Amino acid sequence: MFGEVSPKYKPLTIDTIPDYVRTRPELTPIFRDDPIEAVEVGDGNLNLVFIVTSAVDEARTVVLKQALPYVRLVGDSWPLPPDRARIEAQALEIEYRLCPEHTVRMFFYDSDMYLTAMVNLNKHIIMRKGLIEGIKYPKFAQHIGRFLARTLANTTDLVLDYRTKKLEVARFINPELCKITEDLIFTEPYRPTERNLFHKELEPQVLALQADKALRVEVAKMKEKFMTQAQALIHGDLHTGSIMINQDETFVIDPEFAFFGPIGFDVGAVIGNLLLSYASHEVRTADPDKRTDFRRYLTDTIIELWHVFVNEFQQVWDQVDQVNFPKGYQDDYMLRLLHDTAGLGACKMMRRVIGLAGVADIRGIEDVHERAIAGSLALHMATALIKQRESLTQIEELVEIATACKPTYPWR
Ligand code: SR1
Ligand code: MG
Repeated sequence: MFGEVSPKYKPLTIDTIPDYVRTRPELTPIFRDDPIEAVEVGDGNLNLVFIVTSAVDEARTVVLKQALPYVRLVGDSWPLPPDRARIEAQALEIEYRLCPEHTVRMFFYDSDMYLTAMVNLNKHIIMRKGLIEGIKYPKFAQHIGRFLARTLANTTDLVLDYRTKKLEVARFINPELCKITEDLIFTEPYRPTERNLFHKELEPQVLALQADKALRVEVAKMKEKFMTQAQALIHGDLHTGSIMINQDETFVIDPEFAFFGPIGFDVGAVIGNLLLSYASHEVRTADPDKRTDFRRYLTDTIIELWHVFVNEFQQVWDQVDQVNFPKGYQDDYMLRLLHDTAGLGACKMMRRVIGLAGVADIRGIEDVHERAIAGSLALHMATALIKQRESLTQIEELVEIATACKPTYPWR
């Protein structure tokens, strides 16, 4: 159905990993002849993830990530080509070349096993978990702004020559993973479907939003943009669960959804997820001063990361042909990126509240009424950003629009 799967492919288990590791010469310098232990830690929606460690020296460790031939979240009733692991490995190579300080380092890609071996970032945590706990990461804005600008600006037609760009677009054709995004982000939240997963307390707001024709027109425009604008090599799933972080370092992982798409989809994913955190702390942080303080950190981060992104992007503008790409065009390009960031990021917020794959920031709130308050706020923020995105002239206005919203649950 999706093309050939390698006849040598076999999903690994914690019992078969030691033998597999011995077949890979790239891992010999790490594990030597040590006995090996493995645990499966994958809590994402798609793949197997193993932490593999020497039984005699825990500093000798790697992560093995293997694609399953179906969506793990749902089971084998939803087949998915494991070849997405190749896309991820190709994207990691490029991201590492363009921004090594913020991309997880790969040891090898095994095309028979659809498996990537990479550094075990065991001094870092998934950013989403930190944000849920109210931990601030003061260097994140600098780090992610730089990652976004370097990986995105340098894979546009502004930098790649005409032939390389088209060949790269072909090498990153990723139809099945893009289809997941098209369905789960741009289609299903706006209609009744069995896969949507919002709880009944939010139903009045979801039904109103699904009946909002003006909103659906704007979402359709963004879906078209996602499907047709091969602007740059985007990560394609750059939420705070795809970021490993501590107080000093930030690493992006998991680019299996990568393809040539609109830049605003990646920048918007980061900002949209920071805004989901903002919405979640409506109920997660009871103390008003602490809540205001953490939210100020989130909004300052959004503003700073955008400015870092724009400043870093300027290095590419400084090198382009100023006749073909005059200053006025450059300004218009960056303004369009701001509008796309707001709209596409907001679509990503909507799906995390309404659709199949939620985020722990909101879905993890135990009390259903509190969860509805946070969800309601996130939906209002996203709706406002989608509808008002083209009025934006600067990032501060994006923050103002989002933070002016209030939850409307409980309904009156
Ligand atoms: C069925 S896959 C659901 C989601 O998981 C991934 O992380 C992507 O965000 C995708 O949309
Ligand atoms: Mg992922």
